[in-house]
Amino acid sequence: MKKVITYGTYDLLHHGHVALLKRAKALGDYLIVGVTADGFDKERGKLNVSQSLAERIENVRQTGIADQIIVEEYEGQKISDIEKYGVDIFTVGSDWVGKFDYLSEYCQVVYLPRTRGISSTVLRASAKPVLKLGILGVDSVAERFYTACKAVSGIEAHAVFDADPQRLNKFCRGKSTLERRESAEDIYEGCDAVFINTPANEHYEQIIAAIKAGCHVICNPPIFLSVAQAEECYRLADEAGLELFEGIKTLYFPAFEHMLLLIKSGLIGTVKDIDVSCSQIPEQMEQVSKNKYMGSLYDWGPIALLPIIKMYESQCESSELISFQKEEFSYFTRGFLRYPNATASIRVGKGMKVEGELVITGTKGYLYVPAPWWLTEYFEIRSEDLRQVKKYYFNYEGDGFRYMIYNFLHSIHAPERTSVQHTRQEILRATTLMEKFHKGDCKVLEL
Ligand code: C2G
Repeated sequence: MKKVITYGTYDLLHHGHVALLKRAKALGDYLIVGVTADGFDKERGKLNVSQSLAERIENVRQTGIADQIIVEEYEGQKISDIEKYGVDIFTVGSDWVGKFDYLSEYCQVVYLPRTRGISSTVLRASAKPVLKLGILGVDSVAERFYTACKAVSGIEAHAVFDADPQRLNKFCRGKSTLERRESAEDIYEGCDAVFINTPANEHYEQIIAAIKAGCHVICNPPIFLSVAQAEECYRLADEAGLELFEGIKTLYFPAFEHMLLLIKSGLIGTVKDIDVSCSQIPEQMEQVSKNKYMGSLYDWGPIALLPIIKMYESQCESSELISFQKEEFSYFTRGFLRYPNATASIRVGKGMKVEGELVITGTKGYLYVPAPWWLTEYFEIRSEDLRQVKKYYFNYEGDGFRYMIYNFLHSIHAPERTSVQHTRQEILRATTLMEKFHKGDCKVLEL
């Protein structure tokens, strides 16, 4: 008996999938179909799947073509499946030509013609209108954000504006579908949402303008510089039925999400101290250092506060900040935060460098994330006995922006919060600390 195996997501099953399954079956006598697990699709960067694993398995089952259905959970499983099930032929559509040649060591590899003119992406797009996005403020972050939009279905970068015409010109080069706008006020025209990527002191007015223009907002952190501003913006967004989303990509990395869940399950006992560091020395430091709103705490504060705000559910009791500054620009800030029964410290640098680690200390052990922890794929749970170190690895695709954009879209279409997303209380707690610094409640040392 000739055994054939094929794999796929089979989201919103269509005639292209069915044709492929039929052709696959015709290659032999027995067809095994591997359906991708949700976590595996997430890891390989496929974030637009709209049906659950159970529904997708049911789609395949109902075709009646598969003799056996299995779940594909990780990269590398194909080899083990081929050996385990004694497979003779591996097959997949021609969109993957070359990609699976390495399997020919284990069985015959056949690429079958793909059906033209149909795809899950097209079906998903016709089910939901595509969200048109305006980009306000361009730099390397906007560049990566723009690229990531292409990996998430249901969103499309539509227009762009930056106050610096030279920067704007450079950004628009090679992006023919992007409309170049003449002023910040024009950006909302024809857009359903806006990505605010400007210095923190400009956010408040831009958010209000966006909401008035009926646009959902995704904004670079810190989204607000005062609690009063935050409350007003949320009230306006709620009245207009719009999403106001803080764009911190670290929050949506698979590893960060798992880290939070593991700690909440008590693996290191009760969390008592958190030590977070982040820093960067930009290439063009001279240009950056002219704007104090791009200094160490504005740039890194919300990211450094992320694990602290997520772990400690109460308001900070007291805090002390010390900052190294030159001409009002903060190069480095050290903060000490006291909570009812726990402590935390942050070190953030812009134009000064520190080892970017994260250590979460508990009563039974600690969690260690090596630098740069905010781009985390890997972490360890350690305790007294060094032989018992547990290592965790969660891959992500691209530079991670797509996970954040996917969650932004998700919160527009299904506003009930996902478990990992920042709640408003959490954002307000972080804002309280940012406001303190913003108002000058910080000891300043000359650089
Ligand atoms: N397919 C096709 N014609 C289409 C669309 C898809 O023949 N118009 C084929 C694909 O080539 C693939 C199968 O149908 O062989 C399933 O497609 P998807 O659900 O898109 O899954 P995919 O991301 O291609 O996963 O490990 C996963 C596999 O590598 C393939």
